[in-house]
Amino acid sequence: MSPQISSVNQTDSPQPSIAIVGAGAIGQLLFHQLASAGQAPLLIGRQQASTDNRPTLLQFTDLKGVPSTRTAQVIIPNSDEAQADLKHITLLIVCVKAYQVIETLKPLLPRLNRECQLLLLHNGMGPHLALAPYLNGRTLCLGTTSQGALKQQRWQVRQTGAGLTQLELFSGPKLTQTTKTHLLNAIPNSQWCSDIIPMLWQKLAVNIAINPLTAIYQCRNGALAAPQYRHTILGLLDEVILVAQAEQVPLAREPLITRVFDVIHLTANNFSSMYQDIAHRRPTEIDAITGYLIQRAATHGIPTPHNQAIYQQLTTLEQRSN
Ligand code: KPL
Repeated sequence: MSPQISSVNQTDSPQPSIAIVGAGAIGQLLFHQLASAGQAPLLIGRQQASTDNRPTLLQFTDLKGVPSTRTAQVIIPNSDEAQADLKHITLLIVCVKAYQVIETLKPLLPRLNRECQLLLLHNGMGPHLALAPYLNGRTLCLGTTSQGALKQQRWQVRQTGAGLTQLELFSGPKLTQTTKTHLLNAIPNSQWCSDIIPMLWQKLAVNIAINPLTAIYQCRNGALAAPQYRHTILGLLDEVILVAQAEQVPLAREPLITRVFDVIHLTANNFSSMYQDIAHRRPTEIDAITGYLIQRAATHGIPTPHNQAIYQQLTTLEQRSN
């Protein structure tokens, strides 16, 4: 079945009440896109942030360089005032880093309505499996986006690239048509897919090939087009293809290599998220990216020497920078 492109008509059913947890670059980009489409998404803030629980001014610069501002209600999840807002949410978009998904959702889930549906949007794979025991029958959707955004200050984000956003139901009851419609109409170039897992593997392959290398060699994505990196990139990708195949996800080699080098060219000026995490002395998503591949490979008895070497180098760098 071919994916459904974002041109669905609005329906008459009540508007979904959407909230976003994880107000990083992508979380704030989605906030602006949903708000421009007529939604009033809530932002769920961190416990310790002193600016939370009151209207906050968010600044945004779009791809044409046009600036705009919007006010968001940022709520602290376990404050008394937040209770009614949290119970009202029908769709929670989770934009935290992969390693924060469980620690963010475990305390939050009991405060949400039983019918509240979840959508995970992060780099890497793995948290959706770890989350299963906490869902209590709730809907879980998975997504991947190649939209680019840069957080310039706490509440200031600039969109740096257009891109495809792919979404699909993973488990639990289907999303209502109205919720789907609102998401697809708000996020440019978004699709409802019939099988998200191969899409997540393709994005995983892109992140495996680009993110750790840019962090290790301290370079922009575009530098990886140089011939000296080709052998390593192909070695990493060949291992991804073998493991994906063992997971019943066929990835065709040539299109995958083309996709990775297309991303390198299209995002040539960007510093990858892992480069930025290392530069800002933050934990990286290496465990949900290269680490996930190595872990899945181990269950199939597949050797992954290229990815093991990169994992080792990156984790050593991470420990040194923290
Ligand atoms: O997803 C990315 C990231 O930086 O995490 C890429 C696609 C590599 C773009 O920078």
